[in-house]
Amino acid sequence: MTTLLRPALYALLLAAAAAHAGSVQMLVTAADGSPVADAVVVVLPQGPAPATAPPLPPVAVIGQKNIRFEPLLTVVPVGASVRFVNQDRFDHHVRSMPGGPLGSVAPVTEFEYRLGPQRRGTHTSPDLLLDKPGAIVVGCHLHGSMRAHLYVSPTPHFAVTDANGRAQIQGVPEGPAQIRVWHPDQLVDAPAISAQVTGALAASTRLPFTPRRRAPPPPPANVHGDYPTQ
Ligand SMILES: [Cu+2]
Repeated sequence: MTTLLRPALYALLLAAAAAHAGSVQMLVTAADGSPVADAVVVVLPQGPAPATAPPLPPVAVIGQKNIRFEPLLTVVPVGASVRFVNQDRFDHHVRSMPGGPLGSVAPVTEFEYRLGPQRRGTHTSPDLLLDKPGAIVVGCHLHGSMRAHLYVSPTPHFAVTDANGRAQIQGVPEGPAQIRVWHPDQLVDAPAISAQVTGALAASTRLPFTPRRRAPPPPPANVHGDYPTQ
């Protein structure tokens, strides 16, 4: 009897949980109407926080390869960690930099590491705990053109828009919520959007600017022991 009851009860509990979880699909467009990729969409439920927080993702790894950061954008929930790994055959550096208009906004977490050439034992940073939500511009003191963006989401309910400007976030608690959209090219925060999450919510927003186009990754550099500085 018990063995028969347990799976049935489990299915019931799952159904009950699903009844209280919705989804948010967000379309992000630019000032010129084109879809915006690489926009971070964050849902902040306004109800009480769940008793148990979802598990944190594994440490995010940001590489340095051919004098570029890979990937250019990394998004993690608050409480997660990140690690920097130099995959080039020469030294890099990695540091948090101010963002916003004229570099007036301090990074939410400050750090600075010198990373040696690949596989020398000094090419990996310690794991860096990101315990404050917000944005961090990442640069390299040795190569001024190197830039990456880290966004620490205040909630686990986030996604990044694809090439069609769409982001899909599943498992959002139903009820009132605020939706925030952040893009690496923005200078000031856009106002939050108030929403009521029930079932599958579809929403859209237009940014007050048009992000600049990013150059495709260059072909791998042909480095023979020289040490590029730019
Ligand atoms: Cu560098």
